[in-house]
Amino acid sequence: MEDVILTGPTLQSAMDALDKEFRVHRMWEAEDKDAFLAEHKATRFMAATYHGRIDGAVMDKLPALEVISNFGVGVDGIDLQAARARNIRVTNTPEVLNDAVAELALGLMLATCRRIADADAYVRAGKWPGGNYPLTGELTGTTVGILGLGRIGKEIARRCQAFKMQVVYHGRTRQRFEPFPYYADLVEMARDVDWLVAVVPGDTGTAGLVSREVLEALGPEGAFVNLGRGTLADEPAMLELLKSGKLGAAGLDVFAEEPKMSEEFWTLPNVVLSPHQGSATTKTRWAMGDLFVRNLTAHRDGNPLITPVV
Ligand code: NAP
Ligand code: 8YV
Repeated sequence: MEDVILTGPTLQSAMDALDKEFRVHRMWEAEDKDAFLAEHKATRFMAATYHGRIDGAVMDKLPALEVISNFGVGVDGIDLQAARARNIRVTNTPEVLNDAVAELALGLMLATCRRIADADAYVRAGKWPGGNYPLTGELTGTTVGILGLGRIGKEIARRCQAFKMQVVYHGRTRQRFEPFPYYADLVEMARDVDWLVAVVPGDTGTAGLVSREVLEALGPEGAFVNLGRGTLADEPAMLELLKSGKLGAAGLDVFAEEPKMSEEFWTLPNVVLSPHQGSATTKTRWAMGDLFVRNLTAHRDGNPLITPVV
């Protein structure tokens, strides 16, 4: 049986499948990481979860490493350039999570605009007999700017159309076969839309892309929804603007230093918070786990990788 290094705990069904196919070595349980890597330096396979960065220094300690299978579509936890330089292949879990993430995007938009969580708290606090909850906005007839019209972004766009919204988008390139208006300039798009929904990766030059200037352009009537990575937004500026009302609202699934965030977010009624739940449905996580393991078994059996990144 081949060895595999599992970097962190993950879905039980995926861990069971790994245990069936490989001799699994649990890196997160090792007190001395260097000693662990030295002991397993002949390992050819790595199964990476969202626990710590896999950089060139780690790869150098595993000279026999051939493939890293990532649990998740975002591979910002892996230094791809270092992997390329060492001929290490990297795989991820695209497509199978598109619907679940797009669903949560619409869920966050609805919750943000119709104030679902705050209204629920209002009822539970016994405030309804004292007066009706204040009127809210609605999605119908508004315009959404999608930052990152990729696999997930397109699913969000379709769902927004079903909600009778206008869709526009920004990315590094115009997509000629997409019907939606393209903005080459993100600030310009933010100025023109009611919703800015971000679903770009964390490792393609996106750090700080949703800057103070972008958020100010979105303005007091605008709302920001982030399902990409926390690092792509200027989180302190966002907090300040939300507090002062210069940014209308936010629905956030991702944060710069998860699971940490400023506790000031917890006090804001114009914010809906979600603990990185985009793909976190039973069905979708199972499909991700299945792909995560099948990429490793494909390589072990001499077959092409199913969903390679590198
Ligand atoms: P994808 O198909 O590769 O789409 C990414 C999109 O982002 C593309 O349209 C790309 O367009 C755009 N983009 C990339 N870099 C950019 C930049 N520097 N500036 C502007 N646009 C940029 O990826 P996906 O499968 O949709 O996944 C997207 C990301 O969502 C993942 O990488 C992950 O970070 C996040 N995600 C989050 C959750 C969650 O639970 N919240 C779940 C799954 C995924 P151009 O190439 O034209 O720029
Ligand atoms: C997961 C994600 O929550 O796929 C991604 O990029 O962000 C999410 O699906 C993450 O990979 C770790 O579980």
